[in-house]
Amino acid sequence: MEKTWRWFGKNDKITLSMLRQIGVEGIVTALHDVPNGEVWPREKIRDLREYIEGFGMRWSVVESLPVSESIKYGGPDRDALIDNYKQSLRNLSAEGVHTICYNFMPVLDWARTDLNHPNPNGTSNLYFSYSEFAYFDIYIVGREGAREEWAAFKVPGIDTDRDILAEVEALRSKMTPEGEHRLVENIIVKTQGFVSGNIREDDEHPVELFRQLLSLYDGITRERLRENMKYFLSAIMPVCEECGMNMCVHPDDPPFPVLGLPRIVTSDEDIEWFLGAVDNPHNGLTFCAGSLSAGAHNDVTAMARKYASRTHFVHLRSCHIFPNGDFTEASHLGGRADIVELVRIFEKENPELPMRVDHGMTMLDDASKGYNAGYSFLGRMFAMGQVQGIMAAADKELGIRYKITGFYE
Ligand code: DNO
Repeated sequence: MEKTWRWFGKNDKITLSMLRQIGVEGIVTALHDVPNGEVWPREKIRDLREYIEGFGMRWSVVESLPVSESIKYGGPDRDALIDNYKQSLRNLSAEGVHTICYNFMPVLDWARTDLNHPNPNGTSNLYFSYSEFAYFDIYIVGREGAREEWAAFKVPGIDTDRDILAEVEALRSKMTPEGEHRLVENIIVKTQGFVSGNIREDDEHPVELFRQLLSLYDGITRERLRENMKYFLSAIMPVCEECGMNMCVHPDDPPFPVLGLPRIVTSDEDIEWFLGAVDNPHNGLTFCAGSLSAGAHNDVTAMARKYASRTHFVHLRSCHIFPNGDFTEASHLGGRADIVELVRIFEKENPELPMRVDHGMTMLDDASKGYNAGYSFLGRMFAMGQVQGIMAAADKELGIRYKITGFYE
């Protein structure tokens, strides 16, 4: 696979010359300054592409070209927004960028409740607690019907008699204003703004804004969301064919419905559905082993085998699920996703497939640097080193020559 790295543009504290030193070949990035829904101008794309190429790398993947909420819920302006999307695709392709990662998650992109959860070795990682998330839903957002939904909630794929409402009440008895503020920051601010999400760090009333966004989806069922995804994909496919563009949807993270919103890229059945609904090789998947492994219902290795040929981009990370269903990021050599086997599968399928490691731990000096949540430098570099070793070993087994970048050979 091509070794890529998610880089947040010229203001990223992690520079391209740093990335060259650690074997990165391709960059995964976006025009983060273009407002959601507007056309990405060709000149801006060219400028960033040339900047990247100046460091001896290429712009391999766009993550993300965001799909506006209105396209997801089927608002009156969706056709105009789809036209803009098509124009951005044409402009990207004219500049030689042909792989687009996007997601179809309503309102909230990815979700975690704790961004610095301690690991036994003194590093920290991202963490998702069902009861903290339910507390946010019931007592901070105050969503109608939330209490009833959580009362009936079953952790996907896990047989536990967990009483989430009782846990929420226990949390409430010791909750402080700072604790509530931290949950808001973690769930809807710090994890969202930097991925071009709906809420930004400087929004003054994030919870109010969040409630308004949720209300856009009143009455939008799973079936409607599926129809809207099919509508969007069918509309853009002719442009993708014309300009050789590979679309790859990112699985929902975590892979189950949240906050009363449907989520439709969570499981084998969902993936089979959207690939079949628009059965075109340009309609593909970002195989995010981390998001899929956060759901105990997913057999990640079996899914990789099944969908390798429709995978255009790979995210390597792995989750550990605790007995009660809460999950955290595992080592890239452990957890539910068998990264050794995944590397074998994807190396065999296509040695050119772009791959990036995802969500590194925060280790050593990382904490003092203020990196985006999940996007540390040393933690991700550590994981990247592990994955490079796995790739070299897998390539040897497969009789492929492992490409070393940056050394005399
Ligand atoms: C979080 C990321 C997501 C992902 C988008 C793709 O760390 O995996 O924000 O980039 O969902 O559109």
